Amino acid sequence: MCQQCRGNYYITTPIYYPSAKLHIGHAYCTVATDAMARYKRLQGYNVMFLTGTDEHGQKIEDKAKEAGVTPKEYVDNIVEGEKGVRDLWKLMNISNDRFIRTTDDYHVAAVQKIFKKMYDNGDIYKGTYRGKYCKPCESFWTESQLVDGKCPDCGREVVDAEEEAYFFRLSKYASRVRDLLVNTDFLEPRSRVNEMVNNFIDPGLEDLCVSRTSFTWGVPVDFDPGHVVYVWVDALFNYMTALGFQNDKYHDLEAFWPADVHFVGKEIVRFHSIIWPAMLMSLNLPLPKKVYGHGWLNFGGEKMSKSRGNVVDPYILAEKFGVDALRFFMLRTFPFGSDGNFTNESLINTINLDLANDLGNLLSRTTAMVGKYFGGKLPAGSGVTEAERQAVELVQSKPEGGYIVTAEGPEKTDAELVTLAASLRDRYEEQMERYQFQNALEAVFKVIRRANKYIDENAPWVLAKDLAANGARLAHVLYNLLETTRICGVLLTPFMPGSMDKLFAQLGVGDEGRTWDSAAQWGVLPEEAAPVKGENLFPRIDMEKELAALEALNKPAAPAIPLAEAKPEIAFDDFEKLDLTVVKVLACEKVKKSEKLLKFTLDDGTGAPRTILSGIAKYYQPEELLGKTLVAVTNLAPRKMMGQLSCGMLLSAERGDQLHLVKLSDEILPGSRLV
Ligand code: ME8
Repeated sequence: MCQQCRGNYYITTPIYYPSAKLHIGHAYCTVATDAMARYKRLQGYNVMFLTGTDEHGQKIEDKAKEAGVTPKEYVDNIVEGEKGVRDLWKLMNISNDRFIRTTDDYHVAAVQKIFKKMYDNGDIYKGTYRGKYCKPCESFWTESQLVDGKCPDCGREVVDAEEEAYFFRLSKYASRVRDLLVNTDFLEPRSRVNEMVNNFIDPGLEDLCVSRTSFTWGVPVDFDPGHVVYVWVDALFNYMTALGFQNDKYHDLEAFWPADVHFVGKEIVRFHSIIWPAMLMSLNLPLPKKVYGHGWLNFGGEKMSKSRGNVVDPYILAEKFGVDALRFFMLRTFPFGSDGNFTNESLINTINLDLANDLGNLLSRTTAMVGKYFGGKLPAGSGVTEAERQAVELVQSKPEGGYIVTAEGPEKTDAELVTLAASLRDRYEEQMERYQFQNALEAVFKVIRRANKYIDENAPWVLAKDLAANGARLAHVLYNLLETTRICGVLLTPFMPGSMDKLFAQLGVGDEGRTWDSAAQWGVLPEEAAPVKGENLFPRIDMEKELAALEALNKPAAPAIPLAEAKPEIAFDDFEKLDLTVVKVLACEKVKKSEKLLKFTLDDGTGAPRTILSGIAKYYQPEELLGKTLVAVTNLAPRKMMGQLSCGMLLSAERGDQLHLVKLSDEILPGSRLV
């Protein structure tokens, strides 16, 4: 630990699956971790911030096969290639101290040793695995854990799996883990504790299958060839191997383990709060101090993901709006522990209101006025007054508030602004310590809004009309504004590091005015402050124009239809042979064991329900089609599919990989004919 520092601090993000390019949802957790790491560095901690990639498992093996490359080539491209994981973190200005890839040799060798240790101590044993496996999530489930027969995490189909396998005695640690969750602050927010206890621990923790033989892309179990270590065991230990646990690549374990906090998305809290501590208990290792399960960034009400086709590209958004605006938006808008709905409107709104209107205006008005009224440099004597010094002392000695401004007139506005700004750091710190980024930022913006109001209250343009009489007052008003902006700038630095460098350059503030200590001091700026008005840090965005531009980008360009695909001309009589009937959906369900088919029970106006099977399960959830009025070809010869008879065909509009059922107004009665 260094001499002046407050201690060591270790924070991690989950390590990402390089199974597809990352989207803005992935960036959410990493940006939050980055803000926290920068905040801790600002406070004077010696920070270790780890991120990386989780590169083994069947999903990667399958994807590589599909792409015709080796798994290592496949992950190398997504991790190191253009616009890959590393590039994205560079773009987002992520300040990680270390980056681990689970394919790194030192990690692989360490995982083998760790697995062997748990085998030797009797917590890993050999058995037969029978159960369900969700490929996309790389998760094993027991029958009782499935929801409607599907993976409880992602809702997708699971497959039967049976093979010789090693098991970890998770059941042995159930009561210790339960105690950890219920009786300590190990897992936050608290709501996640109830979820874990009620859904997983209390129904009975079964031993966990920790090796596979049906594929090879994983860490080999060195004492039993053919087995590879379950990808989650491999992945979770990254947090320790990256510090040097069971390897000689690094030597930071003593300084940084146990971790101060693991930030993880809510769907992987189970692995971090049950399996991870149980394995550490098995090895008699200290447990991390905290796991924080953040919410998801949703898009249009659903979790953003590549497979759901609604990916928001961080490169496009960062290029359009700036990296800092994007970082700021994510942490300013959504409470970290809950889900949030990402919309382009709210992104632009936040930029326009907080950054352009409030912060940007405060900076540009203030620096411009110093230029205009004082030739760019405030006169001597513009700084802190004795009354303000006393007010600051008083407010800082009352951390719980309770400070009452007694001054009158302009001095009242001074005292209000100065005390609010000088006590901001405490309010901010309280929220940051609880990972409540939204609240910490709201505290800062409350001060920024107060400063803008202070400009209106003191009307510098009126004071400037008679500089001989009001010059000193005007200079003092501007000094207070610059000093307030400085304090806010220090506290915004973890969120928008690049923009705050520019802000401080404009304020003319050097390193001494950017420290954690200086954020709780009033009067750090020299009296003869000489700010320079520079570029507009956060230009206003034309909402309508940008929304339209984004909309156009989000729509995949439909491929042109080659003429050759048009069908030959037909006679009118041929067209007349079709019975096109209006039908209403009475029931709709997925066909068992089929990934494509939905089974519809339809009212076709005859009084007898009609069954049609349609291969559109990829495009619709059955529930969303209930009660809809559609069009069917009702005189097609019946066809058997998956053992069931389908009587007709539903009309849909298709282009490229887009498909929409033809829907009609509900006013049209079932049985009506299309002519
Ligand atoms: O889970 N909103 O990797 P991953 C918020 N390899 N967070 C999101 C998100 C969204 N829309 N989409 C993804 C893994 N995430 C494992 C971790 S750790 C030992 C192994 C978050 O690439 C997700 O919740 O699927 C998770 O925390 C992280 O991105 C990585 O997801």
